[in-house]
Amino acid sequence: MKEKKWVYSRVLSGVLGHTTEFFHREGFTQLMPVILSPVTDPLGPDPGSSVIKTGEVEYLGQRLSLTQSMILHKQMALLEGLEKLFIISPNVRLEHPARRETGRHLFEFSQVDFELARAKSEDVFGLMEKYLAEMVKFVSGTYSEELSFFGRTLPVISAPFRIFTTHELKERFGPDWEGKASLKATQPFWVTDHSREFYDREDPAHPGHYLNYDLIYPEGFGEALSGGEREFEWTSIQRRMSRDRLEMPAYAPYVSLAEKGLIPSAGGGFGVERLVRYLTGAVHVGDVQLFRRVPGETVVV
Ligand code: ASN
Repeated sequence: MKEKKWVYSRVLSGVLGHTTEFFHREGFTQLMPVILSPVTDPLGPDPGSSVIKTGEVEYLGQRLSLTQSMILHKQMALLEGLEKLFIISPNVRLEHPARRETGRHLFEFSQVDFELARAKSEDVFGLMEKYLAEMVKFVSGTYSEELSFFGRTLPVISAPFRIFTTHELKERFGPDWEGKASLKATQPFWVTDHSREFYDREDPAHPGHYLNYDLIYPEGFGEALSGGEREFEWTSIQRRMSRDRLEMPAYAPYVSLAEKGLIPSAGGGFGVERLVRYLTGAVHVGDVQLFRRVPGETVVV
């Protein structure tokens, strides 16, 4: 068992190294993660989210949230003049214990979170397709011994990936489309138009539809990445925040910048542990962690 953990850790280390090299090569500026802040991603309303509460720390009279994702900080960083940025960012999401069974939920994980100023969905699609094709090639070559230890053979990734809407997949597979569509697929695919957090842009030409996306792994491994084009005009941000019943004062530092308008952008984030699970074929995403953080399991160390 000990050996298995080392093998996962070796692949994970290679994934981190290659990811950092890839984003640097693509001209991204790497930022340090934020762990405590007065504002974080509300993670909802999203039918896919089952976070039972936001982690909080009281420090010197201030209430600080543990980062659920760096989306709001990514948007604020673009205002500083950065064009392309990424962060390997620890996220704490206190998931419902029932999430233990999904094989792909953790209550503490790391996300590669990136954002591009003035970009569109297609820019993110192209970037991620290149990234994943390279990553699979790199891991298949450099970590061939580790992959055969796990009995895993990775198919060559062929881009561009297919693009579906949530509506098409719901019609074909029902409300639990993600797992079923993923099981049927042999290549990763995109799913667009999710009704979720206020920061993902509503299509001005088709209200009630959203310019956002998930990337889904094949073979039943499910969601890899979520992201979108972003709301950047204050009137839209305000309308969306009110619709989601978010208390504006709780988002004061973000709101005061957003009132002046944000930079139009697109981006996304993908979990490092889920990627390593897909690459190695691990049964549970917690198996790839040296220190397991699976919802519903007692934390040992
Ligand atoms: N990182 C995601 C994004 O950029 C947000 C998330 O993880 N909830 O859209």
